[in-house]
Amino acid sequence: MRRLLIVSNRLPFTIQEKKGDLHVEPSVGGLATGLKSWYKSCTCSWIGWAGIGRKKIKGETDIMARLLSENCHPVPLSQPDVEAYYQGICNKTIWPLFHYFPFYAEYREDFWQAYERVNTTFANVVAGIAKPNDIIWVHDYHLMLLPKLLRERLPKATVGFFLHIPFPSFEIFRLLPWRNQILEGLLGADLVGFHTYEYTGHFLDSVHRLLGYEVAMGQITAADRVVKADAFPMGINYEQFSSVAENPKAQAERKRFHKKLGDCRVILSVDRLDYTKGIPQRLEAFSMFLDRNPKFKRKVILVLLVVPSRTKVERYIKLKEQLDGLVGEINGKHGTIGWMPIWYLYRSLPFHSLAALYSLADVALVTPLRDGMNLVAKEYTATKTDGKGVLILSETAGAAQELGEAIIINANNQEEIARALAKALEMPEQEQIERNRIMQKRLRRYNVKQWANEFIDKLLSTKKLQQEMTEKGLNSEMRRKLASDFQESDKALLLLDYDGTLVPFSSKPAEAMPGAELLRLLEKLTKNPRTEVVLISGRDRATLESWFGGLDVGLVAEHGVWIKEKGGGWETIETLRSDWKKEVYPILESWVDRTPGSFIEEKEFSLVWHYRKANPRLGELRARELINNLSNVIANLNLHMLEGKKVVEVKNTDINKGRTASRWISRDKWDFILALGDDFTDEDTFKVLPSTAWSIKVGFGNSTARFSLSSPSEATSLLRKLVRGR
Ligand code: ADQ
Repeated sequence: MRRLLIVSNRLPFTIQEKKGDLHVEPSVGGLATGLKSWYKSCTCSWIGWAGIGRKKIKGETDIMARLLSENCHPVPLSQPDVEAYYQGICNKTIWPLFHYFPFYAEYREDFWQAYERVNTTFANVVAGIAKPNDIIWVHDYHLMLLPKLLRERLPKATVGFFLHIPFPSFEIFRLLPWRNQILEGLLGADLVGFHTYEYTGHFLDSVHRLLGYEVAMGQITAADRVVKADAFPMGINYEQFSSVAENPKAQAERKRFHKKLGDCRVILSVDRLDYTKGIPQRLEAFSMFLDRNPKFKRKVILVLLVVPSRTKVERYIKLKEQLDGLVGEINGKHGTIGWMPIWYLYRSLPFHSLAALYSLADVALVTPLRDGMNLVAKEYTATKTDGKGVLILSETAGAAQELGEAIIINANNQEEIARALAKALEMPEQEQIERNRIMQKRLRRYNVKQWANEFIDKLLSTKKLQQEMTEKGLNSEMRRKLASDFQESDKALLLLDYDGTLVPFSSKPAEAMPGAELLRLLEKLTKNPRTEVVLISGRDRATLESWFGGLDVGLVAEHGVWIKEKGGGWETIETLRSDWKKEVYPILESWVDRTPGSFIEEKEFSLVWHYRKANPRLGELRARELINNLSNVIANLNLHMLEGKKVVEVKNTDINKGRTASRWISRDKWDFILALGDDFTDEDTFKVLPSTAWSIKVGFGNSTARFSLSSPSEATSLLRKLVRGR
């Protein structure tokens, strides 16, 4: 069984100093509590900071032994680094920015340097522990540079990354001075996971816009490999929460609470202390609810459970003061002798107490302003085994995407929260049960185990895909064989695509003109009487003529609509019509209007909608819509659609590069055929080649070609090798 190394800022255990002695305590927070149960069930080691300065644990052999017995490896961090890294860039820059609080974010170079230093320390520790077959799973925003640093140290390692907080939209993310370094850091992983599809989309958008990498269907073609990004909504340990009714400790605790709360209905609020959780706004909404619904006075209690968090950060200290004040104010305003509307607990609770509160609460009020996921909402729902209880959930928590049967609210709308509270307290039991059963079914199936397993499965399948791509890669031995086959041949045919194969893509088709060096290379190839070179392109004939008309090559324009033999003139193989354009053109125009950055290219017998410069997600979406829309229109017009890289092309049926390639192939007795192409349209060429031909895809991705090369520059260097040898 392969070993898993989990790497996160904090270990699931924290070393705490109490009266001069060090103690090992379980860590709080979503990641630690969520992953711990799964971690125990597999062969894992956990690498992270133990919550205390390097100097203090030096020589503490008992403490170290205790951590190691739990398979935990502490990363030593100095106190100043912890301050600038954890309390600094993590809590004062990345956390607020990624949670859409840009005005709270501080951009300081010393913070950034500490971030680089700490990520490097982590990389060194992990590299020292990792064995070749290990799976390394890095967690969260504290360690976004780590995947790249690991890739540099362990080039072949299997590395996954999961972000537990939201990935913000491009407009927010771009504010970060070190945005490109963060993206490059993450792309050191093979798989980057997020809680929701939206966060994944934001990340892909930023990768495409800031780094310029190709992004399609969750796959990023980075400089030298493909990386996948996908959504994996984190689940909980469902069994643990749903079996609370059979947990004697939790039941005893529930009875104790019940006695104290009397007949009051219970509204529960549970969070770490954080401004993203919207606790003050929630309290104000509760106060408004009491104002509007006096009949609930003395009938409800809000249990406000707040876990201390980031207690050394100024903003959190202030938030605590604000909460203390608000609770006092509301209790003072609405309370009576014998009834206190808010019960305020500022501490961490053991599992059985928390579970008891979940199980007795009539309503859970979960209203974060922004939350990557929010496990509290899931834990509460899982505990409701009799199906009774109402969840009020903010739409800006990742969990809202899965828990649509909750009462979904906008956390900034206090009126709406107040109304939701009244609705929840008056909801018929049958409706509560119906809503909860649907959510429970989902949470039971997609629990934390399933979440982690799916992430790891996808990570391994990404690795496999990368391996297949490398195996197809034309290695130096095969390159030599190809060159020697070419040299020994009497009749060689080279079928070469142009855009994306001999030159990289550029955002405007007219800008991809061949340079002098490429033209010289093609000319040298054609100088040999035993070689025939054919450029098979999707471009229009006027462009091909102006670029390559002076060379002694065969030319194929518009994927085979037009053909020009060596030394001959342009001709069409079939009688083609173009009167259909007047029907299709206006449709494409309306897509241009609705998709900024896209444009139409008109060729003699085809129309092309390009969306390379459009927002990638919008482009993909519009392309799908266009294809659906056009399929009805073109059905009777003897036309068909071709999807290339960021293009949708409409042309006459039966025209494709393969038909033209066959024509050339059948013309002579070639003893060497080489075909180079990069996209979907070149697959038609690859398919008609004899099995002995050298078919090579330029770039990554599925292909029927026998081999692959990573870039146009590799393709031209292969051609240069042929010129040199002949
Ligand atoms: P957190 O911001 O910590 O996590 P959350 O997902 O709600 O938020 O997890 C809190 C965890 O702490 C829960 O498992 C809960 O049971 C526990 N907890 C809360 N109050 C407690 C108390 N008083 N005593 C003991 N335990 C308590 C981050 C992101 C979230 C994301 C998680 C997981 O901010 O959006 O859901 O990671 O990815």
